[in-house]
Amino acid sequence: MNRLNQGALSNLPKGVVGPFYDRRAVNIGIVHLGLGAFHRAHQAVITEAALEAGDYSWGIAGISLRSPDIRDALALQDGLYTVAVRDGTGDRFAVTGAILATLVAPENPGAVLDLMTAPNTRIVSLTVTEKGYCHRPATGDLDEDNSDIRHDLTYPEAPRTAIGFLVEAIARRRRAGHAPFTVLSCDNLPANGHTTASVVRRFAALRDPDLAAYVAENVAFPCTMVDRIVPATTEEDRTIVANALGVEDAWPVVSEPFLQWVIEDRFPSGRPNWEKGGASFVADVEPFELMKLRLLNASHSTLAYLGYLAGHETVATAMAAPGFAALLEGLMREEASPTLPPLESFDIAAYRAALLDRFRNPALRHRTWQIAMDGSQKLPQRLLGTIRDRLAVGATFERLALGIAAWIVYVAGRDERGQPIDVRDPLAARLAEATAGRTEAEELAEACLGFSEVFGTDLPASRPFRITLLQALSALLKDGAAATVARFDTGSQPPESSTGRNFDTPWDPLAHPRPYRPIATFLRSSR
Ligand code: CS2
Repeated sequence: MNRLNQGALSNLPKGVVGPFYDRRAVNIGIVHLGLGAFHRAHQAVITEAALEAGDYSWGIAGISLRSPDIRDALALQDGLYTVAVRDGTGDRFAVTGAILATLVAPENPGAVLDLMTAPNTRIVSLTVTEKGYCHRPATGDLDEDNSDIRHDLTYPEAPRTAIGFLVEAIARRRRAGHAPFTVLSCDNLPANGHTTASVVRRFAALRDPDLAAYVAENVAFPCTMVDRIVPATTEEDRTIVANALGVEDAWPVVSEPFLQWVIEDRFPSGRPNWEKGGASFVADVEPFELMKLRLLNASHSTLAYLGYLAGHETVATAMAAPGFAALLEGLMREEASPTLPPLESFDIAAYRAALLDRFRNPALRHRTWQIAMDGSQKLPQRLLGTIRDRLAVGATFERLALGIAAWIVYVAGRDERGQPIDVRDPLAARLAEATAGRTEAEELAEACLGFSEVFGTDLPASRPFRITLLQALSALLKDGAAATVARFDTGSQPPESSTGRNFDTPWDPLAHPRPYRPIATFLRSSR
């Protein structure tokens, strides 16, 4: 079978969307750090709609910070890849062309810095996952003991971290007299722009206080809320895509229909017309970010640990098991929602119902193990911040505590059948060591609460926190995850169960200008 590439575009089967603008005319305006599946199913697709609308200054150079795998796949395909949108009624396919160049940072950090320093580069965006910010999750401060950060301070010309690349490129642009780029974090962090600004400024200050002052005065870090569920691509997905396209795509991405991007409109050096792909620009993103982290991501993590322990491989199968939907519904409605700032004319009940629908998507096969990764970096903003807010007003949080308890059992490294768990987390080794040989709730909790980079010092010192956590952990150890979760089953449909419709963007979807070109049409029909 032939490979997907520019030449294959003219023969794509009817119904498959492709980039039919002149890709050769497009300049690179965005350097994106972290070329994973999420970026390719989210920002790149939305940028594609802007390119189709005719502004050719915003092509993307995608940088892998570690492995060459995706570059190896895309380089042979002229940067093209397929997005397969999946909702259980058959996939829809769009070949995407917004990524014009791919680089692997460790192979040639100098080339990456050159691209970041080029005058045409006006935005550097990031999807480097939580741990990529090299911060302490509990506080958001730069982790100055991180070995890669120490490396990047010693060898600024050959950085390893996104932070090292950003600061070195900003310094070089400044020397060359080029206006700085805008730094756009697209990761699931609270106030992601502020968090990025804070670690970048601290890193710059450790290099040179004058550079830090320059960053503070000249570089914009708008906040964004990103949302699309994008499971890891499987071999089966590759086969499905090849059969549909008639050509082989070595690295397609698969995603749900839902797509949302809320962006703070602060781009001193300009930006693409991302509205064409359905992005929303608002003055203050933080309420949206908080809502997404505390509802969607909190539910995801809770379901991932409990679901994995109960033997569920995917989110959808866990959702179908007794108690899971009711547990998440209660977690979102009773425990998390009251902690959220009000969002005017936003139907939060519909948003929660839509989340449950999205988790039920039977066709996605989103693995609990995938979501369970890097919990030490995720729990603070997904569950612990909400717990703090609940504690501050003397409110209960048994469901949130159950999520934390399940994480503790998970990172201790044995499932309920005694099988080892492949725990992926920057703290995995230390967590394994701290929990080794401990089987009682109290000693396991003690071992994990000692991780102040996750729990801070306030939560371990809180009596109500300890008591609630211990109750949840004891139940889990005694009865197992399936039975503990089943207790939340109300026997009837939860009050906010499926609306039976596919969810549109949560606020007025018709407010976006109507896109009219192929990918834009595809985006609209897949939302
Ligand atoms: C998930 C997210 O893997 C995870 O931790 O919770 O990647 C989630 O799928 C996205 O944030 C959805 O937008």
